[in-house]
Amino acid sequence: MEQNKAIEACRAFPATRNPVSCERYGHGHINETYRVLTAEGGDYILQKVNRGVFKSPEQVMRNIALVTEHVGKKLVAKGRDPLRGTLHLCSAEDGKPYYIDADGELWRVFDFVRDSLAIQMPRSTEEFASAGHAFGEFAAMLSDFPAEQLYDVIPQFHDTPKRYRDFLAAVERDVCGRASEVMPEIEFYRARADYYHTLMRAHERGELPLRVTHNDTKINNILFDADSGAPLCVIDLDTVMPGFTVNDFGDAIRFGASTAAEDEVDLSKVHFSVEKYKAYATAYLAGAGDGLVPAERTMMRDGALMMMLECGMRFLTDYLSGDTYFRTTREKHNLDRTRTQIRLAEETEAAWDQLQQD
Ligand code: ADP
Ligand code: GN1
Ligand code: MG
Repeated sequence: MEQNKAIEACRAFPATRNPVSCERYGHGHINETYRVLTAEGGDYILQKVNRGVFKSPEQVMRNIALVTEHVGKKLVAKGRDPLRGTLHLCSAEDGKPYYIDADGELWRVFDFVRDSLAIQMPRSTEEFASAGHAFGEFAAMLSDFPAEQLYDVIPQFHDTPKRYRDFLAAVERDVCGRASEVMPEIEFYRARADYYHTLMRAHERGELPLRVTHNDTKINNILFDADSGAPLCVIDLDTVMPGFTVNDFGDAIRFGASTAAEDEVDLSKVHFSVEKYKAYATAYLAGAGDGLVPAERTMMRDGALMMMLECGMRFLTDYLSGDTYFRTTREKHNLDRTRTQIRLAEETEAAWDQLQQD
């Protein structure tokens, strides 16, 4: 059924009109991704954009078209191959970079970046640091992008005080009757209520600027060269919007400076690695160049802690609300994710003084 819809969508794009295979691909929590091989020997990524999450998918597509064009030009200026350094959208029959099916679902096709692979967990500190360099460079390439041209596709995406209010509302509603079983986790987030304003207040004081940020800087949103292992391309551009650089830094840390997967059940395996944090921070700053203001350096550790707290409370909000947002494959999946984020946040708080950046 799902598969039939995907094949029908393939046929709406000249590039993928003759698919010989169309299989589910990747580990994303939001969109539906397929890898498509064609009779002509083409290799593509087909995605159905999640309409529950992205209320105006056409706006998402406009943002991606603008950002990939901008990054493509920067890559050419640096003498790098834009075909491997950024995403390329394929046009549908009608010339638009997407197709809307009879159910109103939006589908898009990207060239599969050749000889690339995504990794789910950094295999070494060096590999993680190389991702930091790539995300830093990505930020630098977007530093002169006119932010007002971008739609705010998910308003208040990393507004942590708002995420906290949503979380409290989900606790209050308790639609699945799950709150009583997660009281320690709920208390953990309540105990930190005063902290969630930290970045927004620094912004209001004029210390932390809004910039064009990626907003989903997990390591599996970078493609690496299959042969050399070097980072090639930043992908998953759905949430490129104005935001804080420290949150992009922090989201990468929350995912990649953990010693275990985001949904690890055995918490004894989950630790925050100060070594990985520092290596990533150094490489990120090198990639970003000299355009950052002081608070974007001194508040990097706040970005890390904030993303652990925010993401954990988003997972718990979804658990309490019946698992409607993040893709889950087992009953307590979102709760397991919450618990890893709590563990990381606790260890980050304990290591706080070692994370100071001047
Ligand atoms: P999600 O928003 O669901 O995380 P992504 O856009 O990150 O979706 O895509 C999911 C996975 O598909 C990626 O982690 C990567 O493995 C693969 N992928 C996406 N786009 C490409 C591409 N253009 N070339 C090669 N692989 C890709
Ligand atoms: C979602 O699709 P994916 O897995 O890259 C989410 C991020 C979360 C992440 C947690 C649009 O990203 O914000 O940090 O899951 N994306 C959206 O793994 O909500
Ligand atoms: Mg992704």
